[in-house]
Amino acid sequence: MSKSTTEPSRHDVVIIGAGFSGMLLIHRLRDELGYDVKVLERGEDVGGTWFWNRYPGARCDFESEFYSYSDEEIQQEWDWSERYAAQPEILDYINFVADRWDVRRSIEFDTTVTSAAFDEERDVWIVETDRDATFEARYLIAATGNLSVPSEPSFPGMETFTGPIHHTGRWPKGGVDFSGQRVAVIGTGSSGIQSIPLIAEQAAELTVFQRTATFTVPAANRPLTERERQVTKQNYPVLREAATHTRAGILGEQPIGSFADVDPVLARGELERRWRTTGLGVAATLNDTLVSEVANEFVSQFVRDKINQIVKDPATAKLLEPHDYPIGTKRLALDTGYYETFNRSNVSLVSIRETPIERFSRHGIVVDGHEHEFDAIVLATGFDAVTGALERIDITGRGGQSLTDAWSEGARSYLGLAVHGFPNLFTVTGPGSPAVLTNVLASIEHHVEWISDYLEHLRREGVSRTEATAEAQADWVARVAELASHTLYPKAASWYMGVNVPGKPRVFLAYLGGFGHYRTACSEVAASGYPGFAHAHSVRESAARETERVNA
Ligand code: N01
Repeated sequence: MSKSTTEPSRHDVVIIGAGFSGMLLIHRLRDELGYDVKVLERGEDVGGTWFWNRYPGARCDFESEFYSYSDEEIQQEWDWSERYAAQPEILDYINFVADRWDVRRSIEFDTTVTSAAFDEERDVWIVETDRDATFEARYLIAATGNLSVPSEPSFPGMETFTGPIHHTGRWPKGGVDFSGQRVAVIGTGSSGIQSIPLIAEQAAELTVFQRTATFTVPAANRPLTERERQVTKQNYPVLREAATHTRAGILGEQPIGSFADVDPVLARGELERRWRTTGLGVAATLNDTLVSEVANEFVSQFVRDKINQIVKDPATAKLLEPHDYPIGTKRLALDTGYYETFNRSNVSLVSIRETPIERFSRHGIVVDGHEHEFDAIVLATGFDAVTGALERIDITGRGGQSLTDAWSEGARSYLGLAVHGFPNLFTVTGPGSPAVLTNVLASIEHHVEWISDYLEHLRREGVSRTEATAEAQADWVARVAELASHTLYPKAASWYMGVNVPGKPRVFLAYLGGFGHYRTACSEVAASGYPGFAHAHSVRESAARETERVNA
């Protein structure tokens, strides 16, 4: 990182990232509250995760009518075509909102933030970028997203492969034509599961390399009718409000009871119904699926039975059966025809569980001494989730400490919103919040509202520096860990635990108390005058005030 030679551009707030969060922050802080904001965005346009994840089959897994802003004008105007919209439609929606809110004039595109340092004299963040441009602001808000930094394993010999290698999280803008090609997909999380059926339809041959078999349920995606859209539009405020009190920030199927209380025949019938109609509702059939091993095994076995009914080749079905983790403790995937794809004659499955990928060669991938030849390789290998984007920026807080050091044993945060030692820094949907377990749009709206209210409070009180206290942060971190310890989540080697990235500390990164309870906790902090935050005036401002006092 080289320091800019030009004068810094000064603002009230600098925001990193122009996805859903960054755009809403511009609208709220600039248009509604009058702050001077500047957004720095690595991409050439708005959209964040939906700008980069253009792989075939990419779509959201919460209903689009609610995976969207609650702005009344916008929600009345926009018509969603499907229950779960595909990436192009979501990006169209994002562009529609960007135009409506005229956000682009506050954004520097093609600008990667390389470092941010807190100046303790003046209580401002000094933000350096990969361009010859420095920015300064009292507040720095990370709207960097939880799944924005691709995790790209480095297999031996990768550079020798002569064909293209595409990561699902950095898909080429013009798309990729696999017609007539032999294609490999490595990874069977949500991105693999969404893209594999479509790549299989286009490619001459598709080979899927699977390390861990994943639980996935049918999305039951379908076009929305005009009548359905009208009913939602008429009831939007009530439905959105009701969703804020739920566990995941979205209205959905309710559990029918606990494993012990429900007749197994009834439970199986309900699972069947949900399998056909509700997508994620399958995992919510019993209310103890995520805390009781027997309840979990009951639901897990239901899905395994489905796999064996769908997949015709018994050996392939066996490989696709997930046995490595309890259902729901890794993100449950939603698919359209995933298991059915393995009945195609041009698709094969290679397990790399016992015999990992040895190396890439000029012409393909070598496993167990055997070379599989390909024209193109797709890495559906996931993300350095939750903390990855922030840890790639050289962030220096009070006393010169770096964020990477502060998080060397796992991300620590107060409420998922602020970090001790890093004054005037806020994280939208940060670690320790429930965001990754919720309809993230609901979480984003909540955080943007909470942060905006807090900035208004600080402005009214004339405070120039706020910092989460060590005690409040330690209590919150302990609460997040305690909640996780009562569940089955820690049993999975998931990105929720940071396990998917070599060397990343194993810490459960999300609050499991539910979105409704979390909102209450945040509201209580605001209503009680923000306990857990230490407020101060900058050294310079204090000196100026003292001079004023003496002169008076
Ligand atoms: O990533 P993942 P993703 N060698 O981490 C495998 C959201 N999302 O991009 O399980 C071989 O889930 C890895 O194997 P294993 C959603 O929240 C949402 O699919 O670690 N294999 C796994 O199979 C999701 O949870 C949608 O053993 C390697 C796969 O790659 C999150 O994004 C769509 C490997 C990675 O799966 C991440 O999903 C897409 C290696 N070295 C994503 N490294 C929606 O529907 C990794 N793998 C909205």
